[in-house]
Order: sequence, then C-alpha cells, then structure tokens
Amino acid sequence: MPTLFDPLTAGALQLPNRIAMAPLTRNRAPGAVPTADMATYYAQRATAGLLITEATAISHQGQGYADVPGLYGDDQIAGWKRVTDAVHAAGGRIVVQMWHVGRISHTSLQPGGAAPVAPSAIRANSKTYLVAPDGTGSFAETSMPRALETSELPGIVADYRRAARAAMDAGFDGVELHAANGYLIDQFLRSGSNQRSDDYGGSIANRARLLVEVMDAITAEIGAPRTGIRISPVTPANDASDPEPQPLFDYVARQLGRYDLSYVHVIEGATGGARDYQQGDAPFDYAALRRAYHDAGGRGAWMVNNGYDGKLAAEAVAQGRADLVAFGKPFIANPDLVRRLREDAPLNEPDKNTFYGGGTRGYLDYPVLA
Ligand code: 8OZ
Repeated sequence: MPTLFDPLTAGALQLPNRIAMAPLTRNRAPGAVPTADMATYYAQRATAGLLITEATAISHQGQGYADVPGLYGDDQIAGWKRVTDAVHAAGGRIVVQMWHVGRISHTSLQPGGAAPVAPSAIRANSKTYLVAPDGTGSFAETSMPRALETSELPGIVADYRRAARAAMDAGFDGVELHAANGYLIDQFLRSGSNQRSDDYGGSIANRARLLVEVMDAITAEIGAPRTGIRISPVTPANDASDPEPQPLFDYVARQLGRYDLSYVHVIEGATGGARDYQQGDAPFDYAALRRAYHDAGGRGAWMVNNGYDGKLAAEAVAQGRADLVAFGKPFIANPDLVRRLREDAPLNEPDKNTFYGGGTRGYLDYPVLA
C-alpha cells in the first residue's frame, strides 16, 4: 500500500513524497513583485513533495487583491527567479498557480481604474482585500464587472500563454491553472455567473470552452507534463454557483483526460469549509469525476485538498483514492510539515490574524522541530 512518504512521478515532476503545499494567498508582495522574504518562506517549506505558489496574476487585469504577486512584468519574473532559486537550492520543487480573478476585483486594482471583467455583468456577492495608503488592510465589496466581448477572449488566452512562458523563464518546475474558487475560469464554467449567449455560454461544452482553450495554449507553450490544474466542483467561494455540478465537472474531467498532464488538483467541498458541502440535489461523486478523467485517457496524478489531516491523508493514499494530498493552513504554521506527519509530532497552530498581509511575523517565524 502506498504511503504519503513514497515518491511519485507526476508528469515531468519527480516528487519525493505525496504531500503538497496548497496555494495560499499571503498578500506580502507590494507592487505585485515577489520579495526576498517570499524566497525564504517557500525555501523553508522545500521538503514538501511539491510547493504550489500562492495565486499569481497573469496580467494586471487578472489582479483582484492588494499585494498579491504577478507574472507579467520583468521585475515580477526576476522576483520569482529568486524564489525558485532558493527552493531549488533547498532541494525542493515548485510550480506557480496562474490566476485571473475575473469579477473578484475592485476598480482601484484594475488598469486605469476600469471595471473588472467577467463572463456576464453580474456582481459577485463577495469581498476583496485592499490596502489603504497608510498601509492598513481591509476587506471591500467587489466592484460591478463588465461582460467580456467575444473578441477579447483570444487576448486572455494569450495572457495565460505568455504567463506560462514567463513561469519557465522564472525557473518554475511547472504551472497550475487556477480554475477554482469562483475566479475567471470558474465564472465561465458555472451558470450562476455565466449568462452568455455566444459560444462561451449556455451548454456545458460552451461554458468549458475558455478552460479548454487556455489549457490548449498553456500545454502548447510548456508541455502538458509540466501543467496541472485546480478545480473546485461544488465550492460556493466567491459566490460560485451551479445547480448541476456533476455533469459540468465530469465534462471538464473528460476534457482534461485528453492531455498528458502533471496532475489534477480537486478541492473537495467548500474551500476551507465543509468537506460534504453540496450544490444541487445530490452529493458530489468525486470517484465518478476521477473515473471520467481516467476513462478519457487521463494519467496525471490525482491531488486532493480540503481539511485533510495526517490520518485522512494517509487513508486516501493507502486506499488509492488519491495520489497526492495538498495541505494549506497546516503548511503555514509548520514549515517541516512532512517530518511532523512522518513522526506523528504535534503541529503548530496557524494564526489567522497574520494570514493576509503584514511582515515576517506569522510568515517566517513558525518553529521547526529540533
Ligand atoms: C484567500 C484570499 C484571497 C484569495 C483562492 C486565491 O481562494 C484565493 C484566495 C484565498 O483561491
């Protein structure tokens, strides 16, 4: 029976164990440029089988929060190079999570103070995080978005493709497409945010078209074995909703099965909340989702996430329900999480007050085992 501590091949990635660090927004990149502290933070966690960076904007338009990093400017790419160098020097592997927030943004964060963009002009009942000129952070209602013209979509696909190339220039081992948690790709997928009447709205195939075009572009640019994707079939995060998630995401899984991906990363339930969260009439069948992927030829690693502890993770891997388990909050507070799980050592508790923004406290100062 496989354990969390066995190596795994995930496409082009050779992982020494099956414990991944989930993407975690930390809002410590002023001006969207990764800092030296970020290099230290990720390098401290390099014993993870795989590090997935915090969500990283592929374009200025893709920005939705204060002080989150980007992957579109030369200074940002140089900042990330410092991070990947530090992780590799510490013996780790790191992929970047590529992000366009769509409607989860605020005019003050958009180019020229413009409205954020979305599949349809429907405001999300959700908040974003802003930082005032005096440095204090606060949560603010997202702005009313405008619907993207069909003619604008090739430009967004091109932004993803350019960001995938930038990821390679920055020394990443691969990328993860953020198609979860109610951001742009997920806004197109789900009917609650997509009321388009062009080829990108209506049927499931139409709503999934942008995702497929973006995956085609990224995999053409850097190769599918360096490409992963994160989905969250039932999460209500950022006002994401769809009454029929099963056929929608089974279709997505079949499409993903056509690529020779590194991995598919699935948030089970409500992100950061109930694992049995339901949208629609029936509990979501994650085993059926995985079968749909495999039946379509998918061979990438199956990564699961959301509220796992060591015991649940060990069971998932032993039973073959998952190949890899991503841990979020436990990795914030435990840079040596892999060792602690292996030795069944107690875990440090994360401090919620220092999750988003701030300095090194609650970022670089969590203790490791002696
Ligand atoms: C928490 C705060 C801000 C953004 C996600 C990128 O939910 C995020 C995020 C999480 O995927």
